[in-house]
Amino acid sequence: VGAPQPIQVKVNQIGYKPDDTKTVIVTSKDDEKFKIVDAKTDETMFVGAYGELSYDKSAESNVRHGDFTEFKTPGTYKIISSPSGASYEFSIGDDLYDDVYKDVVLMLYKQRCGTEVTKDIAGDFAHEACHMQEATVYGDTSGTKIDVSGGWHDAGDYGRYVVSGAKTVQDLFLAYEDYGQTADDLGIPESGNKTPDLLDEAKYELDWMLKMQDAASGGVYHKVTALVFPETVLAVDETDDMVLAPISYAATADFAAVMAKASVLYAEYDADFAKSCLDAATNAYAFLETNPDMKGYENPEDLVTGAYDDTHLADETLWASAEMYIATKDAKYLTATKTALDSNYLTGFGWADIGSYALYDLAKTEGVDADVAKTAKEKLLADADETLSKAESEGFFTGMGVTYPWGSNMTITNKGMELLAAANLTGDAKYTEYAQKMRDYIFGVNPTGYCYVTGYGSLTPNATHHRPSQVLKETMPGMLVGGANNNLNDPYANAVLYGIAPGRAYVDNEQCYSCNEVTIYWNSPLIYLLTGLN
Ligand code: G3I
Ligand code: 9MR
Ligand code: ZN
Ligand code: CA
Repeated sequence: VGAPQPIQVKVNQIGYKPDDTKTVIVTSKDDEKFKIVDAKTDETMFVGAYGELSYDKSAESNVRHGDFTEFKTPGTYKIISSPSGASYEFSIGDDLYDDVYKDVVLMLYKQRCGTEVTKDIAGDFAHEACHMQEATVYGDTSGTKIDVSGGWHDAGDYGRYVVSGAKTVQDLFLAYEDYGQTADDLGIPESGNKTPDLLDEAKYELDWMLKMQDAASGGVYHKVTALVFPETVLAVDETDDMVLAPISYAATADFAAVMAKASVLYAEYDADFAKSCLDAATNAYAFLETNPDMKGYENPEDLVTGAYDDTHLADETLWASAEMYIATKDAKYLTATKTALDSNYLTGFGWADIGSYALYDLAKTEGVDADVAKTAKEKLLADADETLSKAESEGFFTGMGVTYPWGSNMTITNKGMELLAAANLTGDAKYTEYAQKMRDYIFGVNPTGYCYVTGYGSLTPNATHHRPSQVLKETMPGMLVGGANNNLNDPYANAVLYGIAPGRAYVDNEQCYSCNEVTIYWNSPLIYLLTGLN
């Protein structure tokens, strides 16, 4: 047990497009030169030299960077470095990400709840409709039951949570909107129906979210789960009673935001659905107006599944107001957006700190009030510039410093999204270059040397905290694991990762849920990143 000694010569184990910036990282002070050899014939194809030595605090090691951008010949290679040895294999080519992209999207399909997931698509992960039990509202003893079937299982558990679902949906929306990702052949049941698959997949979650709204108040229940996490069982075998957690401000605001945006995006494909989304968003927004001082969600004592607790709600207010304004152009929402932009909100593309979703949509959407658009753009670019300057100064180019929280692979892919957003707003290729380095981190250019997407690369997680994979003793492909977490938030991590460098605080073990679980909203920024870089 414990973190294995990582490979020292790090490359992106999927590979690079011919014109990508390409950097090999060696965690040693002694290597001066490297050569690229053909993986099959060992023929030397390129010789390069490392740049100057630096010390990286996240890996607690020396690092040198070797540039091979000018080597563009398609093929499969290894890098040999002396004295540190060989890298894993990597390729140079144009369509290297096609397979992984599909699997990363199909993971969402395989996480679908409340419907049959079919064998032709999901293989061994096929299952009958699960979690069909109607739910009761927490604390309600009247016996009322509500149908909230549908949506995606959040993660390695089978909970369905509104705030994390909203982030996932928004990432799919942005990939569709920014890059015209209109593929209708990704292999989900809806493929071929003339609606882009990313919108079809997102709609599966939206249909569920609509059921999570309380018609009377417009408020949205925070989540639906059993009272406790299930044992390590298949989805169909979690048969405990389903409980709707209390309505929360964050869930209601996030719901309003994605429903408002949905009303815009689906208008050309399904006008009736678009209209119901806007109605639902309007009702949710009304709930926010009636309950402006609602506190952040906290789990009731006996409901111990994921809390997605967040006490900073000004960013949620901003996002809901901004999307309502964009969808309706109503002066009332413009005023609310201006007020929210003046408030003390947090930026980010996470599930908790989400202000950047509002900023980005306000900055890029035509017809938005010029002052608002300008303010939003300046703030987003200020963040991106800060990310960029931190990334430039670090050994692994992530801008993470020495803090690797739970889900650090999301933090990094979110930073990649932020940089691509900045690239889209400015046309500056510098941002794209560093977004690509964040992609490279995910696929192997990192302190542990893991390719953090299951089923891909030479060293890939195969003991994830993902109940279906654990029961079937087979790892679902295309899942981005949480990654390094130096807060050691579970007993296993505590036992085996204590004292290890922040960026190396990762272990491929199914008990390590704080570093080796998977979630829909860690996959979704990767979908955006892969779409944008392709
Ligand atoms: O916000 C602070 C940040 O300011 C600070 O720099 C950073 C470093 O310490 O910590 C940040 O807070 C972290 C927070 O996530 C936001 O990133 C907490 O330490 C961290 O404990 C918290 O972890 C969350 C975890 O649930 C526990 O609440 C993860 O983000 C979240 O992905 C995870 O979600 C779980 C669900 O509850 C249940 N389903 C599975 C899912 C994935 O493990
Ligand atoms: O399996 C649960 C995982 O999905 C959550 O992210 C994690 C933190 O909330 O909790 C896991 O469940 C564990 C529980 O918290 C404590 N007992 C062991 C459970 C894992 O087997
Ligand atoms: Zn289910
Ligand atoms: Ca927030």
